[in-house]
Amino acid sequence: MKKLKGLFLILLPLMILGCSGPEPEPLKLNIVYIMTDDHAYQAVSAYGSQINKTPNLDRIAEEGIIFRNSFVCNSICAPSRAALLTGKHSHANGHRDNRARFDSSQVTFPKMLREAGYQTALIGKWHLKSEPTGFDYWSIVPGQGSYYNPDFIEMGRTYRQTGYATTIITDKAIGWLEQRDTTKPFCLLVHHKAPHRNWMPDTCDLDLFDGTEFPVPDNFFDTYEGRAAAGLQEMSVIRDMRMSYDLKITSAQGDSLTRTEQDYLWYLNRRMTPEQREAWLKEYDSISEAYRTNPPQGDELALFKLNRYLTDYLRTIESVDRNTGRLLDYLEEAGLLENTLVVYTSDQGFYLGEHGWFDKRFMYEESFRTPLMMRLPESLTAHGDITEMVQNIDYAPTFLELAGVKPPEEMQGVSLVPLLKGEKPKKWRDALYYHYYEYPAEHAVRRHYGIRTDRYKLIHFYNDIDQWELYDLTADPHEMYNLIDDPAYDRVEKKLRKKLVALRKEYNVPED
Ligand code: SGN
Ligand code: CA
Repeated sequence: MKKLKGLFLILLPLMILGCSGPEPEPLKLNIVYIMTDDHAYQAVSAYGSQINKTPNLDRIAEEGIIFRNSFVCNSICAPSRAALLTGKHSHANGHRDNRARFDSSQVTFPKMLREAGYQTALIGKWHLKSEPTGFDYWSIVPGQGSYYNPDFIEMGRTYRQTGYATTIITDKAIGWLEQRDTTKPFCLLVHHKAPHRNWMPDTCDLDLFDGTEFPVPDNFFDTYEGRAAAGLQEMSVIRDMRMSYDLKITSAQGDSLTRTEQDYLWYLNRRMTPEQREAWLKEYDSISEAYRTNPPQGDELALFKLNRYLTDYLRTIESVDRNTGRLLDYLEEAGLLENTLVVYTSDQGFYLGEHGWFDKRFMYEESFRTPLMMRLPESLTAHGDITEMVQNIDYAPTFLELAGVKPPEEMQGVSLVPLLKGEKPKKWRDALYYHYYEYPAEHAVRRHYGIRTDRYKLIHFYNDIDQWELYDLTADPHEMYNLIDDPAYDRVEKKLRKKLVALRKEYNVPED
């Protein structure tokens, strides 16, 4: 009798629920996060690119959402990755510059997802020095990685794989998806090397943009009046690009080789297969020869360098676009799209000749911004443009909330889930905090921190200089006029300074 009573108690909840049985648990959403290295929004057609077409990346935006105001907290690779993982600003996660070693004992979203039953994987660039933690599977390229025949460290084992980095990373991502445990939700991070310097395209993209003359940004010949730190940088297309390594122009055979030329040729000879090298030299030998026959001078040389740079940069993006298309097709064919969030972003923005520059680091718009597009699972209904200001510290709390995990208090980012649901939150952040620390270092960009609202930006360059800059982004979207000494903007400046102090307090930024 006792036994029967026990059985009755067990069955009672089922009987109450009726014949249909208990409601099945809603399926947990999968996450595919694709991040490139240095992909400027100016080179994504969904963002209005004037210089290339990215139909596969655009597909993500067309079928989902595109963030029109997406920013990073520190425009440089490793700190950006640490912010992604921890949901915290650089001072709070300890990863202020590329030289740091990531403290992998920290709380990160992949660790928390894994604890919540997700299968987690990381493929591609990592750059955080310590070994990845929180992943069931990881296969990373050491340091910056190599475009051709890259080395991988796969769960501690190092080997070299023949082929082109963007394609191999995509193959590995698809390969991992195919063998995963289909009973569990998953989170896959696909971190491309491209389009990082020195912009080496795949052999199949070497004909692309042949003979194209790209439009030149209006401020390519910027003279940096009123902007001391901008004048001190070493990331000028005209002055700091290397003819061989960056622009693939080499001296005539028999000429004495420069040091960088020797390194560049050594890479071609040591790393590439004979077939890859042949295809490469077929393209770049003729460009070098044309250059030597009629070497441009002065402004013409500057414009030649810009055009050469953009040609190769965009060729590497062609491969990213094509391979992202392959990954989307795979997800579609595998029936995964309905239940998967697909994110496309970059670790930060980049200069494509604006202010005369390549590289990133500055809090000016081109590098402070980063592309961010998402294809949403069926349960999230937002569509089209999202105009709220978002930042890369927001990704971790977003992914956690989507997985039904409460983001820890210590995360400083804000979950984007309300925006993904198509809601228009009344109270959204009205200001962003930014802080760049890597100086002294390559490219000589001075340390600075600042605040950006929807209309204004206040920056303080410090350390070996002490310069404040103020921009009215509506009147001056390209940040050419520093208004810090303009009395007409005194009130604006005062308000921004106050807000900046408050933001630094909110984020617990230590006084440097
Ligand atoms: C390399 C590049 C730099 C670049 C840094 C950081 N120089 O050092 O131009 O700014 O990486 O890039 S190179 O001569 O080695 O190509 S980051 O994406 O890792 O932050
Ligand atoms: Ca980068």
